[in-house]
Amino acid sequence: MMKDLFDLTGKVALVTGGTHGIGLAIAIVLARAGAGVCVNDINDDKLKACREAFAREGLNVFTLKFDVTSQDEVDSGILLIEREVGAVSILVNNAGIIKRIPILEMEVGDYRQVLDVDLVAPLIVSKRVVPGMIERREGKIINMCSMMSEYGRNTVSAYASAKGGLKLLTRAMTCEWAKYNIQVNGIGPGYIATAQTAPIRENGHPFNDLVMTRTPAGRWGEPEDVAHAALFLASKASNFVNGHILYVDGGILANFGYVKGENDL
Ligand code: NAP
Ligand code: GCO
Repeated sequence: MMKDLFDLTGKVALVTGGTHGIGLAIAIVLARAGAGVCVNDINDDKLKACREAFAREGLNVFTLKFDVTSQDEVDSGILLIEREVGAVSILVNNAGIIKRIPILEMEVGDYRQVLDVDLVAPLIVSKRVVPGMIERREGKIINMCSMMSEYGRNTVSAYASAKGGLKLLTRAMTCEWAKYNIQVNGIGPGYIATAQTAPIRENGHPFNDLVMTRTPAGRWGEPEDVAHAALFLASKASNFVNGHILYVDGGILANFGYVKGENDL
């Protein structure tokens, strides 16, 4: 049956940094599809808000606090999940940070911090979860990349470096783990309306106009737009999709760009 392709009943999913924004939307969609969902964050208040959001949806969630950049905390966190919920069969490496600083003004520590969360942490969490997937000959890993896996822009050098690296880490993981029936893919959101982009979207910020004109769909994406792509990559429907970065961007990467009005013929 077609619906069975997207049925996640019996699966355990971990969404890192999933207490709000894109991660929360993904966590809720995976729970609606039947998965036992675990959400991690580093902020107690946001973990509490996540539990409340799930309760409003009539869904269950297991929340836990650990820093994805800490191997010890990741190991303890995964052990707790394995004990309380079950072995992780769907991992969404969603946790991420961004620092918008011109290169010459950026401290090297800022650069390293972004790479630690956005690039090294997906390796740390995947290394902890994959042995079980290999043993069971089944698993799904979804790395949260970005359109910045393809493009740079001023002030986001650390973020673009990390997300570009995460695209190739996704492909390297694929080369090592696909033979164990583990599908490793990425999602590359375009500009999505979340807390992370609020500073460049709200209060009449000029970047909002740029996004609206550069995005052929003519709108900011919503977290749910990304969550539906995650459901596909988490489900049996994508069992022969490997090393692919699925861009959910309203067409912005397809668009060289135009001056507003000239092409609207
Ligand atoms: P976000 O605020 O960037 O969400 C990131 C989440 O990661 C937050 O919940 C944050 O927790 C958590 N986090 C940060 N550092 C962590 C750590 N060391 N350990 C555990 N969790 C940590 O909002 P978002 O826009 O939903 O972004 C989600 C993902 O999509 C990120 O990877 C982002 O780079 C990516 N993305 C976003 C867009 C967009 O336009 N919004 C586009 C492309 C890609 P706290 O809030 O408690 O710090
Ligand atoms: C920015 C934005 C982007 C988004 C996203 C775009 O400052 O340009 O924050 O980096 O977060 O990655 O896909």
